[in-house]
Amino acid sequence: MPVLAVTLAPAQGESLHMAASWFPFLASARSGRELSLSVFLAGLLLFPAALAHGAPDASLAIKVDQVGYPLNGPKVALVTLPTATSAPPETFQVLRSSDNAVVLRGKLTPPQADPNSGDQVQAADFSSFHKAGTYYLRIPGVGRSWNFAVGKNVFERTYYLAMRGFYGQRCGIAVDMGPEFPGYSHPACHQHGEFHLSSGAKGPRDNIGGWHDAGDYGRYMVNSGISTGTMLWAWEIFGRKLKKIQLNIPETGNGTPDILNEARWNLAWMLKMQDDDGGVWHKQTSEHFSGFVAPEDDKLPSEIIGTGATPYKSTCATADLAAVGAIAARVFKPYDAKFAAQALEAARRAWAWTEKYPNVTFRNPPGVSTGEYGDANCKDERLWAAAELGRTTGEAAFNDFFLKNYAEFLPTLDSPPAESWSQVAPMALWTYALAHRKGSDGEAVAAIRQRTVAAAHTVVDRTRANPYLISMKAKDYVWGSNGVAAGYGMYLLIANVFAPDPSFVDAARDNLHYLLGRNTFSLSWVTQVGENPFLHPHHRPSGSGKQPGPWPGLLSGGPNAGRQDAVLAALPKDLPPAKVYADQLASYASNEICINWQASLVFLLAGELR
Ligand code: G3I
Ligand code: 9MR
Ligand code: ZN
Repeated sequence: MPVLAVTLAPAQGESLHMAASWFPFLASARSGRELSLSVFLAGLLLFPAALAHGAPDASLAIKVDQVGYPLNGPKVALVTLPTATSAPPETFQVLRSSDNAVVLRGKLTPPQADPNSGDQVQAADFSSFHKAGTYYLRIPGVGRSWNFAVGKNVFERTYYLAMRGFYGQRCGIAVDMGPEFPGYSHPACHQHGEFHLSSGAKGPRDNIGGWHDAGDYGRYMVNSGISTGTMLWAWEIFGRKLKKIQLNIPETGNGTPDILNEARWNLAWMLKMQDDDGGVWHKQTSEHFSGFVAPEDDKLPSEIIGTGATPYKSTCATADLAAVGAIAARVFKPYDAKFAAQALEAARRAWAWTEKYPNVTFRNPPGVSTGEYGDANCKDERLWAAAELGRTTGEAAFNDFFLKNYAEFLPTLDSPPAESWSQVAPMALWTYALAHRKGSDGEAVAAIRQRTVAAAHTVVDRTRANPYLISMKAKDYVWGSNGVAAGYGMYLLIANVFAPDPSFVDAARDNLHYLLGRNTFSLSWVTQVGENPFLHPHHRPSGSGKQPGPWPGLLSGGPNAGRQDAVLAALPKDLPPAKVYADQLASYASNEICINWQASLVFLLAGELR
């Protein structure tokens, strides 16, 4: 059984080590002790390999953000009882990792039942502690926690790694994660493409570039739209702090901020998906998913896939290009006016196409079984396009379209996070309210702001009342639920732009803490981040057997009560929604990585930069 050590590059001035077992295609493995504690690791009983963490022998009952806590913000760790009738511990200590000195003692809150996970949860609040360093918790009768940092800019490296995660998804170019992650590289992939029968065209069309969508090698316009849009928004909202962060990508040092360089890699591919008539093909994928091979070994033809009938392109894809092209036109203008103009021109042509074809929807044509990203209603995509084009150009036609159509989408703001790959109405509404345009309608702007801020207060209250301190409701544990958690964070950070309120920022960060280890599994859902990260993403490059472990910086989809894969379907029937997760390669419905939830993670982390 291969067991190998993966060294993480220094985080917050310390060196973290983890030992990772690696069994492509097979179940996860942890130490025997953790085994008994983790029902979610189904199938693992087959491979109870001994596994020594270089990290401490931490108790999974104690849940911390394995990255850390900002110096001056709230600092809360959680602990769960083995059974509802166990005697609850009463006290906790915070210890300095370097010399095990106790730096703080505190009292735990009484246990609180969490219906979404079935856990009894107690909180250890050490917010009064303000000294930078590396620490862990000890809870008498339970054990110790993973190490975590307390620091000023504690999430900067995680932001860097999450953005580098996008770089690792680059298609059509050789990728090398560099000396920080030796061995994580691949030669240029997917160098050839062609029109599929369903596209209305014939012959070769390479369209080299873009990001692989997820664990598969497809490139899908609709998901590219929300992901690239979210990344560009992170720049627009947090650019001042992002500007200085170099990502060590091939373009670094070219005078353009690296987050924009990375976004442009995908934008360039998106632009290539536009037909001469302005319409945009829905996706470029093989006809069926490839096996678990490295990118360069996937030799299935990469096909431009259309709707199979006139006009062949889809409205959601086309409107998404219009929206993202319009954002690109604004943000690239100071750095590359020519590219900005090209993006705007593409956006205008795309918009014009959607006026002609306002709702051509997409379903997989015969013989095609890759991701569908089928969306029955492209009206929200069109609203987003109009709003972004209006914000960029100030032209009355876009403003008029927006004002005629926005009101019916206002209620989407009442149920955060609302936004998803199929529902971009919140992006449309928010961009209108963020625009500060002279011709903007004051009533519309006020309604959007008020509803967002009101809903954000409700989310804050729910987050504070939730034993895990997260915004998630039972129904939020869907495919990509970690993206829902990040989406709540994004919602709160947008509300914070409209009406600055520290409680919005804290609650956004609470959802980030959940993703980074303060959850029922005591698992960091970002690969190679923290001392106990998940290990077996449904991710072909990671599962190809060519790399020593999972590619770094990638967010798992997370618990999914929909159970749309065989691994989840085999879990105990009565598992509460938050527990329906398996750190197994085969669990594409709970453990795939994907650019849309990765983008929401980047947005959240960008909001944390100091
Ligand atoms: O449409 C119903 C809706 O009516 C209902 O209320 C809701 C309840 O959960 O379910 C909705 O359908 C869900 C749909 O997403 C829309 O959200 C389906 O159950 C669910 O199976 C579907 O999941 C999508 C999945 O592909 C399967 O199509 C995920 O959102 C989407 O993120 C995922 O994307 C895949 C790509 O296809 C391929 N590449 C990887 C990527 C990530 O896994
Ligand atoms: O790998 C695929 C993943 O990207 C998709 O999200 C998922 C749902 O469409 O499908 C995965 O592919 C699986 C396919 O649907 C069924 N056979 C097994 C494939 C994964 O090994
Ligand atoms: Zn590729």
